Amino acid sequence: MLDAVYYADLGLSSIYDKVLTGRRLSYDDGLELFNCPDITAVGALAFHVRCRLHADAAFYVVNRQINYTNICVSTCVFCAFHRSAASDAGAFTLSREEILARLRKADQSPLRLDELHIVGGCHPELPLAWFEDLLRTVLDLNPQLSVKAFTPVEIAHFANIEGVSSLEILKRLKTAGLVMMPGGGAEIFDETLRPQICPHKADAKTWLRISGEAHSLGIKTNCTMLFGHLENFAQRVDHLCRLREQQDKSGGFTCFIPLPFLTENSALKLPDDKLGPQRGLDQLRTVAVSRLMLDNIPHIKAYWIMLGPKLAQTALWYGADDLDGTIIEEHIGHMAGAASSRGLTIQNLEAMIRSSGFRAVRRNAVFDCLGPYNAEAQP
Ligand code: V47
Repeated sequence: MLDAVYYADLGLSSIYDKVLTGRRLSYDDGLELFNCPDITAVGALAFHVRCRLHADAAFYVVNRQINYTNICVSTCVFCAFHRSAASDAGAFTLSREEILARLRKADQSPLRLDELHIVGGCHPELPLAWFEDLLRTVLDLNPQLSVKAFTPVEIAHFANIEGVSSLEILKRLKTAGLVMMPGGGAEIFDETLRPQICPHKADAKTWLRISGEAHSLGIKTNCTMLFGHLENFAQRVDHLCRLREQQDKSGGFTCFIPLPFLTENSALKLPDDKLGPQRGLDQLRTVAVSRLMLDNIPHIKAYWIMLGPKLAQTALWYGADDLDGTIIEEHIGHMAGAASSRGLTIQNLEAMIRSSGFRAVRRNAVFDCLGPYNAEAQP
């Protein structure tokens, strides 16, 4: 499939050579890949890299998401999840007891969770002590759980509320048991566009700085990009390059998740040329270009909640190596109109992976393999 003449005909000889010899792609290479009309050729290069890293493995995690509140001071234009005040229709804040009850219900034989993914809005009042207490209680219930919680945006918010540095917040949460942070809130870094879609959110520099601080403490984190809204290809490539640069410095990004913008219930309205069935191919292409550009981030996630299970399976052939997990309950995507189911079973996930031609590998939040898997090559 990787025929040099074919890539030469597409004008991609230099990119082809770099990918096959494991050399870094440039910003311009990223743009060329986004503009190449032959998406299968782009996907085949990404598939080559994905197999070099993970062979035929495709990862999944037995997890549960907890969205503790949707009350949020950030009020991002694109977000259908947030509410401004407790009195708004659909606003919720879970009590500690409600969270524990959900965890207890999920975390029972035969399921046994390996990851708890906790994320919420930037609530105006909840103090850091509430979150420290939550982490400790959760880990008392199941000390084996790997807890992935709080995006860099939430950390910046906790620091504002407490009047201390983000590093101090991270240290306290680490002491309370935090091992991993999800990658949300990165959205799109570009300084002209970010203020249009999330004017009150932590800015790009803050998001990257806090990720680096987490890495310096040994807390692994993920990273994301929200795409398919107002951004252009150049802004996507810029976003990927900034993540790659941060990773060169701090090294703790484990997985990148390209998040396709879901439009339903969003106040952000798109022009007609940004809507329609062509979005599926754009999503696959974005997975592929991400795999090719992010040469220092080990995993690319095809998040089935946002992509839908069919496209997530296909994305395994376009550079992705992970499907996220059982999830059980999710609000951010579903309030934005995600048509996917609320959760999947282990059997669903394994069948999705096997029927796509890959070997299913169960993992925890930090991508430790929980089974007989030995990748020959990991970056
Ligand atoms: O930061 C919000 C995005 C993110 C919409 O780290 C939307 O393993 C699409 O980051 N359409 C939160 N996306 C979800 C997230 C995540 C999910 C799963 C796994 C991990 C991980 C991280 O969802 C937000 C924002 O970028 N989002 N609204 C929307 N309408």
